[in-house]
Amino acid sequence: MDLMNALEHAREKDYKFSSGRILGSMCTSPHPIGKKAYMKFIETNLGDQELFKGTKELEKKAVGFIADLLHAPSGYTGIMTSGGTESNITALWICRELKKADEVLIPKLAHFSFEKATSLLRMKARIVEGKYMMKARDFKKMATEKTKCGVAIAGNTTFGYIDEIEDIADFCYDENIFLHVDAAFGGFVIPFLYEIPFDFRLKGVSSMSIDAHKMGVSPIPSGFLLLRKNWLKSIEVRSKCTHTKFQASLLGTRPGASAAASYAVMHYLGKEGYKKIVRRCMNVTKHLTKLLDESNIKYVKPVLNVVAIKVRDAIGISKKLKRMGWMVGFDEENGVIRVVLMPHVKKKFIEEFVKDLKKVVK
Ligand code: 0PR
Repeated sequence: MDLMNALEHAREKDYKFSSGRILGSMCTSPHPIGKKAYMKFIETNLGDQELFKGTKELEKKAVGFIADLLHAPSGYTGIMTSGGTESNITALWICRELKKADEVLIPKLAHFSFEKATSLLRMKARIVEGKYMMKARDFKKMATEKTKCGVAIAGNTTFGYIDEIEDIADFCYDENIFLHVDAAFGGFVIPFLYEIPFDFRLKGVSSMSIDAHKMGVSPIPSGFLLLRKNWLKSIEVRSKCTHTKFQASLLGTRPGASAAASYAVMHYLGKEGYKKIVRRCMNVTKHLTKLLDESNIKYVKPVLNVVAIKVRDAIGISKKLKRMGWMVGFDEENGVIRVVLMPHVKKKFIEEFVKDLKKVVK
């Protein structure tokens, strides 16, 4: 079949997670249970919930798992999204509607989705400096009478570091600032590693992003936005001609397959299953830092399964590594290449990688 050959041919050009060569992605091959569930629900649309009541129930259950993981209080609401970008945009949209906020405090190391959000929403981004993460005192210093909205990150994109959320949340609670915590990456790691509160246990946290298509090992697109209260109402519109009256989401048609798959993976793995995955990823992370130490290559001490390796020319080094078949992330502004020790990254790949890295950094 020509068409199938053409598909095969296209797919052959892709990198595969199973090759072990993808070291710079925060995504991974989804759990087999997720793939199965995804196929079963492939035609479902959460944008028209009257048609797909069963799928809607699965979305609710998946949101419930996340709410429990992040200690959401009773009265919370949540929605599945296409990922961190949509969750972050929606959070600021809600904040803008609720608080009439026209500016937002954003950490220097925030993901670029906040640039999209502030551009779309015409909000002024006031950047809070921070080397590896945002300190509470810097956030407080930047806040003024006008500040009604702030962002903190639990697991930033470049370093995997966690902002001083506890103190920042206290301050936001006292000052009546809406605080959105971006745990797109860290949400499925931190609860299984540390006791630190970074979530709704802090009463100053208003909303959170967390992605199942990152460390939640679910198929793309699978993100979640959780809100302390029923604030989705603030972005609700009349959804004429669907079988429902209102819609409160950025997207219209939304993949029910993602809800089914995320629910299936979460239900199958449970917190214990995720704990094992995180433990394994942290073991590989330690293996990498040990090899880097032995090779005298400098890196930023990791707190999650993200290792930022200090190099002189991040773009040049990543290009050389690409020629050797390795795909790493790079952040030239911070002078690092980034390795994310996702579940598909095994120790043996890391050993081969460090051998090649030594050749290009010397
Ligand atoms: N918030 C944080 C902290 C993130 O790291 C990311 C993505 C987002 C939000 C946005 O999430 P979505 O991309 O799901 O909308 N961070 C990854 C990164 O930039 C995204 C990524 C994933 C990049 C896979 C490459 C890749 O192969 O590193």
